[in-house]
Amino acid sequence: MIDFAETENRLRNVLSEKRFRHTMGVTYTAAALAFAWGADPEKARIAGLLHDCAKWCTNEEKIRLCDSYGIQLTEAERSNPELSHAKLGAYLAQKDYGLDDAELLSAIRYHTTGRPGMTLLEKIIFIADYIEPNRNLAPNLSEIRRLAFSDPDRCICRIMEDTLAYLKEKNYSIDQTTQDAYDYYIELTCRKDDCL
Ligand code: DGI
Ligand code: FE
Ligand code: FE
Repeated sequence: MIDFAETENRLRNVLSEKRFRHTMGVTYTAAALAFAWGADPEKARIAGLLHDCAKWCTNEEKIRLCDSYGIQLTEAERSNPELSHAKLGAYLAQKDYGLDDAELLSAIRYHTTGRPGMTLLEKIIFIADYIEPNRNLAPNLSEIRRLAFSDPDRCICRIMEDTLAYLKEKNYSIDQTTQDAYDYYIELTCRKDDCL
């Protein structure tokens, strides 16, 4: 596993101050969620540390890097290049930071869109990214933060609902993986409620 302190220092030098503060918020929130759900806290905080490692460059540069590394991008990622930082981040976490654990790389890859049937670690990073204490703009945060520690699937469902509503309101294109994840978690949570 990589050296946490050394990686933290490297990221402090390349990310903006705000992005670095968010990154550290995700590391400790991910560790706390790992305590609550019986996941490996060391793995959770390392995935959290590197989840936004591709955020140092401009959108044009992200697309250029993805193309030069042969990273396949979807239509939605090309029309909204910010989205590509998840796939590019997983690539750079391995190539530049030496992270070699497939489970953690996948948590980085899917932290923005989510995906159907996420692993525990993927859920932890997806949720920690949304609820860490420096995030204050999203609606329903206190309910979502409570659900994060009591009912993770319902928590993901609420995040997905709010994210999709936001994207539709702004007329942003919706990535197929985001849509598939939304459909999956709505169905899953509904089934638990016996509402089908
Ligand atoms: O990188 P962060 O800002 O910490 O957070 P993130 O990686 O979760 O990215 C958040 C943004 O990604 C948020 O504004 C919603 C957006 N997003 C998620 N799914 C989609 C999407 N944007 C578009 N256009 N399409 C999607 O499917
Ligand atoms: Fe991100
Ligand atoms: Fe993030």
